[in-house]
Amino acid sequence: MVHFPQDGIYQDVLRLVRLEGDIGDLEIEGDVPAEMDGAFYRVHPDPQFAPRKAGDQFFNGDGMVTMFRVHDGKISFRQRYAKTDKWKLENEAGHALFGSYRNPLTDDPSVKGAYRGTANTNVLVFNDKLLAMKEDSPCLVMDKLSLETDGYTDFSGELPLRTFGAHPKIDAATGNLCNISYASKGDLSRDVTYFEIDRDGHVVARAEFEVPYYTMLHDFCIANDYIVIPVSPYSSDMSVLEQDRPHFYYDRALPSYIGVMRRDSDGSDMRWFKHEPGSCSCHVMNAFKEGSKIHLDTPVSKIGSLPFFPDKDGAPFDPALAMTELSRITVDLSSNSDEVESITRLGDAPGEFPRIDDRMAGKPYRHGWMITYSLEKPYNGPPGPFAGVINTLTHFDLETGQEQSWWCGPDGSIQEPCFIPRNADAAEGDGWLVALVDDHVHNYSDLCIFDACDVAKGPVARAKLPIRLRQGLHGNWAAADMLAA
Ligand code: V55
Ligand code: FE
Repeated sequence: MVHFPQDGIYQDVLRLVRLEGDIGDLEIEGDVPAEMDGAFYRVHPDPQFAPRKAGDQFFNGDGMVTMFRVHDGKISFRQRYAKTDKWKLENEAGHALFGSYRNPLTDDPSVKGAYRGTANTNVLVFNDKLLAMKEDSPCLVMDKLSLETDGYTDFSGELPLRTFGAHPKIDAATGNLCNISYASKGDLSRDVTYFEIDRDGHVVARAEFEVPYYTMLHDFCIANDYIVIPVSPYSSDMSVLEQDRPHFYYDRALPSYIGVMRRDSDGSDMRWFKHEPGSCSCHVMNAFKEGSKIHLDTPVSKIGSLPFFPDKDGAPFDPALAMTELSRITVDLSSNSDEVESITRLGDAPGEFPRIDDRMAGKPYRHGWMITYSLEKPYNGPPGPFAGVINTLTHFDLETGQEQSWWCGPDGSIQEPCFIPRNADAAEGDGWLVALVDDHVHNYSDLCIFDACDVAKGPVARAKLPIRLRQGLHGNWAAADMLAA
């Protein structure tokens, strides 16, 4: 018998799925573009077993990976658990052995020292494999077609780090996977490694530096020959782990920073620019260099935007201050200042889950997309942390300043979109957007396909699932040539 605690992260909008399976040919409404050929991979947290204790985090569920293979106007569905070391140990035991989110002190002693990762944050095809990532553990390797798990990799010994960030960026010019690893030498530590892995899986760049305080380095970006890392005051300390409180707290006494460094450096030239005290940036849309300036485009809020990681001093969560607005943070490398030069608003609609045409990562670009919040719209579904909020898909044209939106209707919510270029040579933004639209009233999810630069007209096709998927985190498209053996 399975008893999940009734504490709001396993019920209603966050009802678990825990289902592995295949559907050969999904029912389609509309027309799937005939030229669309490849696979969309995405992942959500989905605990295999009830937690050892109530009060855990949504972020702690085992990764459930979904592949939508699109070919010849048809879409098939495949879903498998990312079989991490944690998943296997617990599967063998028949119950949970690992405790609270990022707190090894709450684990069964039998799993001491094992990787605690859930591989639940992002999935990406690279170097012939599907990588499944969680920022507290190494990179998990899965078969890109069968979704069977190979296990953790250290890239043939070239990357002996305990952690691997979940938001790698691919540099289109070199094909390199660029990524960060934080707290790789131990929990709560300030050490960070930046690295690049080439198309053949070899580590070709590596830099080590320290972040000003232990923090959640969840995302970063390349900006031409530089990297940019936003630091928001999500921190922690040993007392948190000892008292089994949520792993991160928001400490407004700490400055927020933007870290900037050359990609070919050893880490010694890392510069930390302070910006608005207390402000928070979790996900990056894009970044690029312009003369001596680096621009970082990211949704920014005035306080921490994640309600389940509380204020350090107990200040109540204020949804208005936590509202994330697409902003451009600019630093000037030619200045001696340790402050950012400016923060300007880029878009009107508040939102999160920013995406671009990924071929533009680290370069000047025009098109961005986000899930935005149409708070004035009605919502008919059950309660839940994101219910009635993440209801609109918005295209930002950063050249014209225009925003175009599609509201998903009163019954549901939208998951993070992903851009699909029409073909490898297509111009920026020429292609489609896919996003899961979850119907919380009827309990179905549809994979919706949009014309990327005309989202307002709504989906051109919907692939209809017989179930509702759980709120996910991130995913990526792999074109057909990347799926070939
Ligand atoms: C995030 C998500 C995570 C995590 C840390 O969105 C940060 C931010 C899904 O897991 O562990
Ligand atoms: Fe993320």
